[in-house]
Amino acid sequence: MKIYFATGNQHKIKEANIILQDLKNKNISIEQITMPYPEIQGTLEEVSIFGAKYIYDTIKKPIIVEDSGFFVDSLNGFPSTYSKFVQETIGNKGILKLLEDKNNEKNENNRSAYFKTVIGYCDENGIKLFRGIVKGKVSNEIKSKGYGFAYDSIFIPDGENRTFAEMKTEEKSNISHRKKAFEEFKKFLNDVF
Ligand code: ITT
Ligand code: NA
Repeated sequence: MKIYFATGNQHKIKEANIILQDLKNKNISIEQITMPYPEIQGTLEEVSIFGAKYIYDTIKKPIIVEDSGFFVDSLNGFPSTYSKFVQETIGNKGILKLLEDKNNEKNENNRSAYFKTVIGYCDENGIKLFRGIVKGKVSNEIKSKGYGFAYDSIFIPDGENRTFAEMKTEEKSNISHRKKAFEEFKKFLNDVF
């Protein structure tokens, strides 16, 4: 069986391929399609549901879309569903600055943050959602060994002292939000197929 993964983000494909390696044993393969879908403004759940249904209605084949975001606790969750736009505008430097200002204003040093992924899967039986979260904190400075992408160079997962961007993709993919969401998806596939 072929499951299509609608995304324009090559990093997601690379990570999903690592995480889903063992699906090959079940004769399930994941194939990227770059077909665009309207990205509504809403929660990660709403975006995934809308996207997966939209593409399923067009291609009538099993499809996943995945919507992720970065959430900084002391910024009330910002950038959240604006993660892409914020990364492309103020970037990681901007997040560090906002957090510094906020912590100074509140006279505290709260750097906790998390990533969240929501996978929307749609086939002839309808839509299913799978979620994954990884908690951690925002680093004091941008730190990268060239791995990962976007917010990875300012995020240190709990239990680690390196950012995601200092970990090889295989290492990030052992503990990431994406890993957890795809593990839930795999459980579902194992039950159904
Ligand atoms: P799609 O084509 O799949 O929509 P996208 O890049 O727009 O790809 P999302 O909307 O899911 O992806 O994610 C919004 C932004 O959140 C994304 O552009 C990155 O800046 C950031 N992001 C998502 N996953 C990330 C991860 O694992 N590490 C670092 N940043 C991430
Ligand atoms: Na997106």
